[in-house]
Amino acid sequence: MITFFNDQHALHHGKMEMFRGELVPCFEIPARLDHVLNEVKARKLGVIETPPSSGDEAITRVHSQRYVDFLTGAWDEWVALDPSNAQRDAIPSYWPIRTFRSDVLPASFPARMGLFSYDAGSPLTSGTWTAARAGAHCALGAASAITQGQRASFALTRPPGHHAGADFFGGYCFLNNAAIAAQALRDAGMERVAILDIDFHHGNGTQAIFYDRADVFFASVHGDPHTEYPYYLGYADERGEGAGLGFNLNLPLPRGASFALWREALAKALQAIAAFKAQALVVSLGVDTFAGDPVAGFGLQSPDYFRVGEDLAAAGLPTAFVFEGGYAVAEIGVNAVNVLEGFQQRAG
Ligand code: SP5
Ligand code: ZN
Repeated sequence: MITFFNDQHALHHGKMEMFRGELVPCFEIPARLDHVLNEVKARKLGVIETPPSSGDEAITRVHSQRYVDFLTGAWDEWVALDPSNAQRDAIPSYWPIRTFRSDVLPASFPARMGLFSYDAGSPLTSGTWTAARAGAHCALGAASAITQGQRASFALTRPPGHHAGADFFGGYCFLNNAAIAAQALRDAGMERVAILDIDFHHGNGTQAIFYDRADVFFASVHGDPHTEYPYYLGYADERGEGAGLGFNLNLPLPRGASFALWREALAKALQAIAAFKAQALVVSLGVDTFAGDPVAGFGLQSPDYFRVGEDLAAAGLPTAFVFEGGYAVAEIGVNAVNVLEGFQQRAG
């Protein structure tokens, strides 16, 4: 399995995130990918490639031009507000909630940052755009490997992507790598693409991007949003709208869910994807389902991730894995590569 990786990910390096009234050290840190990359190498998963960060055309197939323009210039605008901002990350503190306008772009940078975001836990840093863009190009590399006939590929990316919508960031995510990969598969001629999101958190951004479409099926197994981030989306009654009605499947599980319960939900998601007759699968691979994760709350153990990979391989689809969350930093390499190795062994 080819891994697509760009060391520019480390240019996104948030220091602190807002959590219940105080700034706490970021969970989503560059060291995460060191652990996964080391494990990919140690277990000889396959070659590692760095795709060039070429144009933004495939990114704007998913994200609005005004959002991409915002991200492109955001750090310079932040520093232009006050030169000493160069020492601090940018975190939004105003949001246009219901009854406010979001069609008008304020000249004020902090106001615009709030327009394009939904939480205060996702600091924007000097290299965020470069890192996010490089990650999106890794996801495009993984999609392109699939269209060239590979059985599977792995985009080893951060910042993660599945919370980012067409025109907003949040949940540590800026560009929706899985959505960009899925759209690239569509644009390469695959008629039905499924996205299966197995991060602990609901992939609200991915769901929103494809909610009214019948050509991209979205299924997600995640912590019940009544109690878990992102709280405001991910409920079981969200089935899609318009042409997309019936093409969105949410399988929320209670905090503390065991692997046995989780695996039943995975089977339901895979059955729905088979019924959809997907031609390719994009997996939003978060490993914050791990029992030791400091941010999340499921009970998966490291060996369980082999079974996850085997179940995914049994679906028989060309599969692009896109890395998402996972914050038990020392264990995420083993857990992520267990999925990929389980997949390879079952896929043969
Ligand atoms: C991609 C991804 O997994 N994003 C997750 C974003 C979750 N943001 C909220 C995290 C809340 C942090 N909880 C800290 C618990 C301290 N004990
Ligand atoms: Zn997550």
